[in-house]
Amino acid sequence: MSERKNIIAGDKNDHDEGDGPQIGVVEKTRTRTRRPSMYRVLLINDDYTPMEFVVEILEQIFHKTRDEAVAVMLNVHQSGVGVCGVYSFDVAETKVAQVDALARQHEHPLQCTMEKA
Ligand code: TYC
Repeated sequence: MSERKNIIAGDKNDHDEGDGPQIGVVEKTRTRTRRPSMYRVLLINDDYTPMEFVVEILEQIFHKTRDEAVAVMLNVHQSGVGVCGVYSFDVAETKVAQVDALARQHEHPLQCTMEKA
């Protein structure tokens, strides 16, 4: 939600109807900016998706180095779930869709979800 505040620097004079100079009104509108909510993108473990495929997903979609990707994959493999990254809603949603599309293409059951951080 953004809140608008009017900062009125001048007020129109009701009686300004004569021949004299027009009285101007200067009004500034400030839109308050809000930091976007952030979302964790999670990978879920399963028994069938190859480890190498998960590592490649983490490299290609989440821009992890090989070592980071292996560490995240092993964490998911061992604990059941793990964080791939934290993003704004639109970026998180896109990454979840990209993982889902690649997993389907390769017929792996890999699941990827997002949650508010
Ligand atoms: N558990 C899988 C295996 O042993 C590997 C794996 C890791 C699968 C992470 C999914 O999100 C995942 N081949």
